[in-house]
Amino acid sequence: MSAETLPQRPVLLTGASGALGRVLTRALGEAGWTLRLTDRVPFPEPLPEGARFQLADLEDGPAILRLAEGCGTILHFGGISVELPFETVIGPNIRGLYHAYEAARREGARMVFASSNHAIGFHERSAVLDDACALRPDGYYGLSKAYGELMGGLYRDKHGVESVFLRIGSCFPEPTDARMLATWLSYGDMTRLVMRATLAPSLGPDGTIVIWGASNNSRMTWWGRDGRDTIAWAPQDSADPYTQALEAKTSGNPVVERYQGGGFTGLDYSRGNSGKS
Ligand code: NAI
Ligand code: 15L
Repeated sequence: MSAETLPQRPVLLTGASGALGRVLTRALGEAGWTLRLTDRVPFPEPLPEGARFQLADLEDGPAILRLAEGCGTILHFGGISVELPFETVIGPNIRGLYHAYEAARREGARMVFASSNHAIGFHERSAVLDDACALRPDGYYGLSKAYGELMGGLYRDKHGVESVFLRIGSCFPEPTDARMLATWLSYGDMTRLVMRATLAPSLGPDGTIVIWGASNNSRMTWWGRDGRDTIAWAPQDSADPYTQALEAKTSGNPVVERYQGGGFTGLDYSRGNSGKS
């Protein structure tokens, strides 16, 4: 492995036992990266060589600081990953995020933050967004991701911490409905994205960049300019081969179909216009 494919310092991955955490652990381990892994539930697979796993809750600040010691990058994938009540989201996704950023600050580490399309989910599907678009979260989960990006801005301005905000669409083994013909991000593209976000020598003059996390899908007309050129990443996979099988698989709910965030926008929706006006 060359210096161009190996980070200079160990990499801390939070949420390692989750779906994307396990994909990353396997791929980055195979690439020879030195990994420190953590989650609040045990890692369910054999660990790759060079990886250490430590059980910890993101809400335990001293534990997260200890885990990050010596690390040059924090891949922050841990936390609540779906829409849930405010009181359930706030601990892992706000307090836990703060602990991850404090660790990045102390170590002089780069943060690669698994943000989400749900930070902008209440933009309409007819809109074309760029990386400077307004945050329009579609629930408490999306709000926590928007807060995470804002926190990254604070830590950049006050402490010089670099961040890559990955506004991930739908990262699953394969697309499963019509919306995902636009939002799907393959595991391969996600892994390459995380690698480039970690290895890119510079994030440009600003020190924070946003990347729209979708594969090369013809139906992805919603998301435009972002920072991908800065880190030399381009998606290689596509949801297009699934079009015929999935294009009729819509929700039938006008709110869900109107907004980019899909199903999460319709949860507990009480505005009363059914998304029609
Ligand atoms: P996941 O739910 O499978 O994994 C999240 C992991 O975080 C779990 O293993 C869980 O145990 C851990 N976790 C939760 N609370 C914790 C706490 N207080 N302390 C320590 N660990 C805790 O989610 P997935 O799909 O792997 O997503 C990973 C990240 O990517 C999440 O931050 C999610 O919001 C984000 N994301 C994922 C997308 C997807 O399509 N899979 C789309 C957009 C964002
Ligand atoms: C997310 O942020 C979630 O973590 C994931 O479970 C999906 O709901 C995804 O967004 C999506 O929008 O498809």
